[in-house]
Amino acid sequence: MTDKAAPVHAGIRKWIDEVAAMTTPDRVLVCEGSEAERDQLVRESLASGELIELNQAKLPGCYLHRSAPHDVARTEHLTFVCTEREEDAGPNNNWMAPPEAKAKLTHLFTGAMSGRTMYVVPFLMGPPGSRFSKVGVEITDSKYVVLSMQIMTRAGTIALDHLGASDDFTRCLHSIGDLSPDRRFIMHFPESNSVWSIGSGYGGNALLGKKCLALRLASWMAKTEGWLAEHMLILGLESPAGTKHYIAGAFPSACGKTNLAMLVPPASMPGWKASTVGDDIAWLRPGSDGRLWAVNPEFGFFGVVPGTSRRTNPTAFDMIQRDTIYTNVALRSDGTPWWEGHDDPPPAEAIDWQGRPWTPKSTEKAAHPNSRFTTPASQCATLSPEFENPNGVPIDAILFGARRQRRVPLVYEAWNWRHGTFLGATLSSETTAAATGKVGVLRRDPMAMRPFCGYNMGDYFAHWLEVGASITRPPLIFRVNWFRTDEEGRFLWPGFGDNLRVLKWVLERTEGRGKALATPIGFIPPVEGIDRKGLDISDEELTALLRVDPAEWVEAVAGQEDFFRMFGRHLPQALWDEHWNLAHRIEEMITPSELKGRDLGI
Ligand code: SAT
Ligand code: MN
Repeated sequence: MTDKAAPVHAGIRKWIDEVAAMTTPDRVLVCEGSEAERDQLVRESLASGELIELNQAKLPGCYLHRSAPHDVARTEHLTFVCTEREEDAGPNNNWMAPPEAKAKLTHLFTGAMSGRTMYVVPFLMGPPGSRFSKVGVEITDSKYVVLSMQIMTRAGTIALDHLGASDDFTRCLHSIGDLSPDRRFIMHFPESNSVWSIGSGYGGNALLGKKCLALRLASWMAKTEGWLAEHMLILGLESPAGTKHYIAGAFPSACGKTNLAMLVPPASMPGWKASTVGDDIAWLRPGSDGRLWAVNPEFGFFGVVPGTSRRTNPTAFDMIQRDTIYTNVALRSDGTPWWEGHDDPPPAEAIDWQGRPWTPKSTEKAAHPNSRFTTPASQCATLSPEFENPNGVPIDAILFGARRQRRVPLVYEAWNWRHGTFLGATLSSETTAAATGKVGVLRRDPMAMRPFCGYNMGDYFAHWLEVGASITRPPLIFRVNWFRTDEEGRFLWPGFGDNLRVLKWVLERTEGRGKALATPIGFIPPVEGIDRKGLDISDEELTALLRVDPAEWVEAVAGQEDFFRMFGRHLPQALWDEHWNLAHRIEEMITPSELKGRDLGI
């Protein structure tokens, strides 16, 4: 770490001086990203209580962080996109005029770092040397944020080297402020490539490289530069015959992206190999070969802890046994963490995520449902050798997935890119604990980007269509749903490693093989199209998983119409056409007597 006097990039120096004048820190430290610097920060965090040491014999380099009890997830209602014209932010974003936002936040940032150290963290999103990578600099007064950024991004000198003399970097200003939700704002300024965030120390609110830069601002850049910044995992699959494919998948937060990215093929599917390129964000660019190429801009994983076990995700479980920061999990008396869904049974007593005594009789959960691990990607045993490839990996299929108990089949395929864009645009999911608010409520989440699209979503859909038109070999697009339940609310599909059975069909389709049946909503596999060797699922159960019930879809189509109307003239006509085509196909499928019954209100 160098103090303020050390030489640093002129543009960064100027910005440091401006921020320091406003926030008045006691000292300014520029991070270089070394191990010694990390060790020093850990020591100081242990002394201040920002980190708690876990059992170092069992979990070397692992620490626990407890966030403030009302600062445990992204706060979407306090997240703004501040563009000159409100229309550019769109109805999908909270909007404030930039001068108003700056004035409001200047007030909150003034003197905010008095008595604190101001850390300057240069970071690189994407592989070094790649012309697709982006540089950001985060100024923060939180050691936890610095330590997390050092895991989640390529931080320090490596970023400055990539930047060189260029002034093209994202200015990310963060202070924990007083951690009050009343004085918490996450403000994005795409037109000046900057983010100001105050009042939260948690996840996507505070690690500004992630959702703020790599999705909200990057989606804006991608629109102008002709590519896509998406909330997608990237998974490599190799068939027993040795054929390699890459799949990208958009799922809302806490819907199993990390588990899918680290998929373990079931024992009954020998010869299949899976590799992990990314678990949360994909930057997709048209290549000169007419394909779409994906890079994971991140350098670590910020995954949901509850439910992570040797059974559900052995790769993740193993990778979090060292050099990991746990946030908001429970602590056992031997200094190891515990959470709901752990392989070990509930401990007789523990300390819960808020530091209070907990026993299995407690009514509250021991770990917060959105508790997280922060782990370097390098610790993932299935990390793809292509992870650092500056050109990324070619994508054969895109999945849109969400949490839907009813209506949506296990898998179906879009007719083409335009219809696939429509499938993404009409994605909706039952909410999870990843954002504040009620859990389990159905909400529209197009492309799983509703909280992360940095501009008007109508324009974003149009951009998807443009990108599709600019490539000659577009990936096939599929909708998947691992979460369909029966009448009793039990999941019909085992999920996890068995998802490979669905992906196998997906890959067969990308290879021009694999049978499919046309339904009003898209192609579904015939029952025999899903490999069930070693899986105890009957024909009836699979039929139920793949069922398309036109009566259920009538309702869905009506809801889509209201949603599309929100975007007014920004919604591309092509999506309206897809909408009316779907409505028409569904209507055709419904028998006259059914229609009559509904018309009569019976
Ligand atoms: O946005 S976070 O980084 O806090 C996690 C998520 O919601 O995906
Ligand atoms: Mn995410």
